[in-house]
Amino acid sequence: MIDPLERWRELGLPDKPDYAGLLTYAGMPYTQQAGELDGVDVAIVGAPTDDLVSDRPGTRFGPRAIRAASCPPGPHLEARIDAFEKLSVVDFGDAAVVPADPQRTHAEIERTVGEVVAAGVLPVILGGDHSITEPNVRALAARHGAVGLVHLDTHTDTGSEVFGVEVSHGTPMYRLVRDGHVAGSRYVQIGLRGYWPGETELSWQREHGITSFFMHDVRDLGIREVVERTVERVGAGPVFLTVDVDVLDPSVAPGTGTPEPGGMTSVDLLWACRELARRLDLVGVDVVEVIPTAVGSADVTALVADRIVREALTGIALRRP
Ligand SMILES: [Mn+2]
Repeated sequence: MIDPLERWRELGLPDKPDYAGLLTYAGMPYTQQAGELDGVDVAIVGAPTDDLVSDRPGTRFGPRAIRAASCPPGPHLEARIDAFEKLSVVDFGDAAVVPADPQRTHAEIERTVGEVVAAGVLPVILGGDHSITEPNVRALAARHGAVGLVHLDTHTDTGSEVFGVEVSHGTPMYRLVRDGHVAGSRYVQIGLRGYWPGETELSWQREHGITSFFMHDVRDLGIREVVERTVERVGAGPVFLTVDVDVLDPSVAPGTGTPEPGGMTSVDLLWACRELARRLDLVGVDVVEVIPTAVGSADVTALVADRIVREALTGIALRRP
């Protein structure tokens, strides 16, 4: 285990500056050894791949940018808890992605997330395009059986193909439900809008008992009611939380592959992530589709992605006795 803060601690300081030292998530200790996950609560895993996008590429730079945007730990002012004090969090590094070989890349993501899951540790995966949710959830379903899914996104990602391609960032949810890794009755989508998919996909969703809250539902019901109904629908049992940053309005998070105007505010999204993590039995989280404009803490989309992880960790910490 490597502690990036070690040299600063030797000076009697509690933190290192954000811009210095080994780049790990929130300056957390770094390891690639599954044997060192004993007693760890949460492991951050990077999945820097964007070979399967249908539009703008660049999410391969997401994990580094989110790590760079992540500030040192501290107490959450509203929740009055420091998730990094309450939870043992490590950075487990990146899965060994192979450029232009999405099949091997997915196998490596599933293997790396699987190591975390086998150690009884909750994985938080930083994408990468949304296709990574398939290996992420497969690794979890291998241990838990079919899981519930809360999916914040502009798009349903339930196509059986996109441009005739079956493994794409537009198809992971179709494949996960089809293959029995996600229970349709415990699957809730939040924030849908725009011009895709069509009636074929939507009627397939209805057949599988999938619940959809469109962006107009978020507007009309309010985020509190939408979260309340989501918690009710998903119920008890293992749940995966997947957040595509394009659920946010592009004015908030312009750095993403398929932006769609008319989206959520970060105020609503961040609260929802914390509340869902506090109330549901989360077994894993991913944040995807971040295309940073620059690898540094000034990138607004990477910054909001970091805070999505923070809020989820805060909720998980609040759930622990
Ligand atoms: Mn998506």
